[in-house]
Amino acid sequence: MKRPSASYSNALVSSWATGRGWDHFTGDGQTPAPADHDITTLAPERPDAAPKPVAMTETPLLSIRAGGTLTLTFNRPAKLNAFNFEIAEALIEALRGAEHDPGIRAIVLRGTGRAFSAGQDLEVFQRLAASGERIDIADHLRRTYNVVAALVRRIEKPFIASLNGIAAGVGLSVALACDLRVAADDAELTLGFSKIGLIPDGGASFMLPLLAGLGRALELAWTSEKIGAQEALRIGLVNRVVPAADLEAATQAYAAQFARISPAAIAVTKRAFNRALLPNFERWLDEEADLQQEAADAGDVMEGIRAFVEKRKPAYAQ
Ligand code: T3D
Repeated sequence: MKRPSASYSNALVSSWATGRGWDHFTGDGQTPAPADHDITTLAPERPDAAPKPVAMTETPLLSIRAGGTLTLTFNRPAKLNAFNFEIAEALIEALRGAEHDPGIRAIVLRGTGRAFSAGQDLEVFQRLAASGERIDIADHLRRTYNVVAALVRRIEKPFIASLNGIAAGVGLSVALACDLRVAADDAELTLGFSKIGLIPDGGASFMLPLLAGLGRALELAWTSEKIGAQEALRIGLVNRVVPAADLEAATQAYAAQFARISPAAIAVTKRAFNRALLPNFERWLDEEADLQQEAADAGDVMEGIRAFVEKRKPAYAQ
């Protein structure tokens, strides 16, 4: 598996020194991918074929195009598809590639195995922290999940999150940034951030109250309560729930319908809803990153992460 460039990995523990902010990572089409990174499209475009899973154990993001649907699959099943640098980078590149491709009429995000995604890979954070460095979470967010969330909202095509299992932390944030969510009846959702001393990020502090209402959103954020698919449907976090065995087919059928609808109607409707409800979303992501840094600087996050890695309950100072 290809590794991220050293400079990118180090960015997590360095200060945000460029002064360019995170906007240069989004949408401008100018920023080159890191030199050692590429996107692997595992199956060529097959307009008439249903997408078939491709057995790849080392590719962090599987990309399959069938008909007008691009399906991107997080692929670290042994770690419940926890997001590492490779997944974040590959996702950003795949989304940028899709942005101006008129042949792509809908984008599905899903995970292999029993999870959509368990959020940020906490073992990566633990390893970095063990080296004694301060984790620059705001910088990390600006380079990774904020870019993903901004692209998902900005690209004027339907995004569908297909929740095949657990969606936690920033994995759930990415799902919430999508336009639509289909859940398997055994899927589970949890914010998880508060368990490690953090706030919902990757746009979740915006999308969660928007979808679920302020009171329920705060409850879910503060308690990290794990909810099932039916409760998620009841409070508006998912659009539909299907039997687990039908999820893949149901998601693909859901996505395929958008290829039969006017692309202009799809695009301008998303633009209108974005402008009506989320006109300041990208600015909010930036502010949310600063607030996440404040939460991290308060000091509980490292104990939270250590406790997770050591499989014990955290012992926070009272
Ligand atoms: O800048 C920034 O990025 C900051 C942003 C942070 C955003 C976040 O995402 S914070 C929240 C991070 N996510 C979590 O806190 C969830 C952590 N995971 C869990 O609480 C549990 O794993 C689940 C509730 C999701 C599932 O529990 P369970 O019992 O079904 O599975 P498990 O045994 O805990 O996990 C299976 C494996 O996946 C296990 O690995 P092992 O021991 O078999 O080698 C576990 O360590 C690994 N795993 C699960 N989640 C993560 C993970 N490894 C790394 N990072 C994870 N997030």
